[in-house]
Amino acid sequence: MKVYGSEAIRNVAFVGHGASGKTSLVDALAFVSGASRRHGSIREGTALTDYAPDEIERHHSIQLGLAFAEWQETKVNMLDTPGTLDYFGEVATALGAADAAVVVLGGTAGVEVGTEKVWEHCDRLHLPRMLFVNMMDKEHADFERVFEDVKAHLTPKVVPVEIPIGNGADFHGIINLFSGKCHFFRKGTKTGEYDVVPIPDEYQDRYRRYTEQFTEAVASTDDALIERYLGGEEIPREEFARAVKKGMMEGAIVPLFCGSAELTYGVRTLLKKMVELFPSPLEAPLPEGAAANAAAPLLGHVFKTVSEPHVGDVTFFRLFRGEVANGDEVWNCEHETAEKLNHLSVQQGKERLEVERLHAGDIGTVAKLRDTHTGDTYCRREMPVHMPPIPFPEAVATAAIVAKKRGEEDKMAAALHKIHEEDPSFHFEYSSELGQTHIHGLGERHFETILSRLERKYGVQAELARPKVAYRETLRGRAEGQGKHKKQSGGRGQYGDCWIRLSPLPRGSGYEFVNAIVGGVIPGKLVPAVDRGVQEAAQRGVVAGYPMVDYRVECYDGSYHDVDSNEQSFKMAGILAFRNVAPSAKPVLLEPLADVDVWTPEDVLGDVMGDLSARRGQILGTEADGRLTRIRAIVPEAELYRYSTTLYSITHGRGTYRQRHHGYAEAPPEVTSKVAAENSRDRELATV
Ligand SMILES: Nc1nc2c(ncn2[C@@H]2O[C@H](COP(=O)(O)OP(=O)(O)O)[C@@H](O)[C@H]2O)c(=O)[nH]1
Ligand SMILES: [Mg+2]
Repeated sequence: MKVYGSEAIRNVAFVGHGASGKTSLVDALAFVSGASRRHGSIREGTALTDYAPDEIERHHSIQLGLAFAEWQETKVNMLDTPGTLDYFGEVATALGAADAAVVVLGGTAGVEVGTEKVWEHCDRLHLPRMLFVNMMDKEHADFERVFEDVKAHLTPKVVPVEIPIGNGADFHGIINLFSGKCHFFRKGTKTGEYDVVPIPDEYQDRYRRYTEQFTEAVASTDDALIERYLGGEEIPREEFARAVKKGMMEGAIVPLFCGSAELTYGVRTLLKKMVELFPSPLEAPLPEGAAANAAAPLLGHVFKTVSEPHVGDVTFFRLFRGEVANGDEVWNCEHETAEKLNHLSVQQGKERLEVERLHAGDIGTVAKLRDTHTGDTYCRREMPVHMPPIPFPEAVATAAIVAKKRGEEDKMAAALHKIHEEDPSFHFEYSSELGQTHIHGLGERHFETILSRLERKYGVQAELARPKVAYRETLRGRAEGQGKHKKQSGGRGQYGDCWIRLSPLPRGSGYEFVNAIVGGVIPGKLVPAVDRGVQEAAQRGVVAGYPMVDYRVECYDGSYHDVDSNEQSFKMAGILAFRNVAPSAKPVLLEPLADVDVWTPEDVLGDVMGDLSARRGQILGTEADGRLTRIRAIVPEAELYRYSTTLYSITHGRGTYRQRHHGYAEAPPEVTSKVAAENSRDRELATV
């Protein structure tokens, strides 16, 4: 593999809604440029960057994929991303490692939810962008309409720089506004070859109009340029291209291209323009974390680890400063270990091509490192540097996961841990209180891929289950009474006797024990045993078997026996006292609530609110937030299982939400009796 200097590198993320043709485009770009030997296909499961078994099976990308094209002595590193919001973690990762983005749109679909999402994210990162209207060969593809759509919904800065010739099946050429040339593609070309022909008469008008728009847009990014333009001066082509590039980097211009990834039409121009108009790593602003470490001789950032069968962990990293050679030792700052970069490579789909050296700005991969994880940084030991964590999207969905085979719980936990390392938008934890493993992620489809990865890669069969809810119990009234433990069965007996008073405390204040014994009716050193007994009994509640919280216990009377009383007897007395008194102190069930924010399009606002109410949600308010409406609500956590799927279907994928633990509130009677019934059934089962 050839070594490229920093100025001859471009790092480009391909983003957009699902099925707009990102993966097909990346494949075509690599193939047409000659960097990849075969023109892959989604349908045949041979696309360069969709090589994982679950991607081939589902015909869409799930993980970030890496490939490159070589064009005009430049290497374009391409980061292919999945389109569905469930895998948005991969998009955030790719955009963080890129200096620019190609936003891919379908020629018939135009701007979709996924397009808007990635657009916002690119905005936040101030990434220069090109838009590519793909699938121009499809029936009803409409470049003008997509242009209007983009202008209305993504950015007013969009400028068409190409004009397609012929619609749908008749799509056969493109006029390029940079060169003023018209390309007719050679029928059946696999590599986007074309003949240069005069602009057809019926397109002359449009060509003039678009060229004027384009020139004006570019000129107006620069005061000196606009003066010359208004003065009627022709701007030389090189200077014009420089102005476009500068405008793109400032976000003042977003050029709109078109073509067909499938037919490789328009792919050569896109390659050329990525090289000409996107910044090299030397020109791109460094991310904050890297910019803050200006003195560091070496700074690499691990943005992804994947675990591959027969290979193990493969590390993808972007070099921000310095260079590395094959076999170099680098310092992993987070784990404080030295790692040797053996078989330093660049990734072409699933293949790794060894490379002698990587220069600053390049993206490389290494297999089988000992202790390197996503988010780690490489540096020189004497000059340690950290990068801020990759801003992964927050997990919103929760489910329980259960190994199908008994005894595979540990194996499953180890596998889940690996999956989390590969994909930090996925989390899990075992709750010993509930006896369940809970997983958190971006939605049910995210979970499905976790299940299939578990089975395929780690040989663990598992299924999802409704997560158990961490209910609590508390008291609403006061009550007092006795707990007496007495046992006389030959030898030394047991004797403990206490009187306690239970009363409620405000929500969130926990547990309080008051020693109100006077006159030593219980010896001072035995009173704490009562406390322990009460706490132990309270763990199992009295309503539905859940821990009791927010109450006070006052131990105010009792009696003891010189010989038979000990700690164990008073602990038993405490247990008995609690069980005896708590039922009279108006015990109630508390359920966990979540603060929920939902973003939804206005047209389905009513349906989304109706659904929240049906989930016993309390709506706090709504407000406009960009093009969406934000609803704030408090909803019982128990009612939020599979909410992402429902929201997806009500809003046709346009809605999103976020939830956070809010606190506990008293459960309504019907919920209490249901939970209590479930609990007593569980107990019966447990004793069988
Ligand atoms: N007709 C036509 N189909 C395309 C084109 N590009 C991609 N496709 C098809 O559209 C589907 C989605 O493409 P894919 O590359 O997986 O989209 P992604 O989800 O954005 O990566 C696949 O079946 C492709 O074969 C194109 O330019 N024209
Ligand atoms: Mg894809």
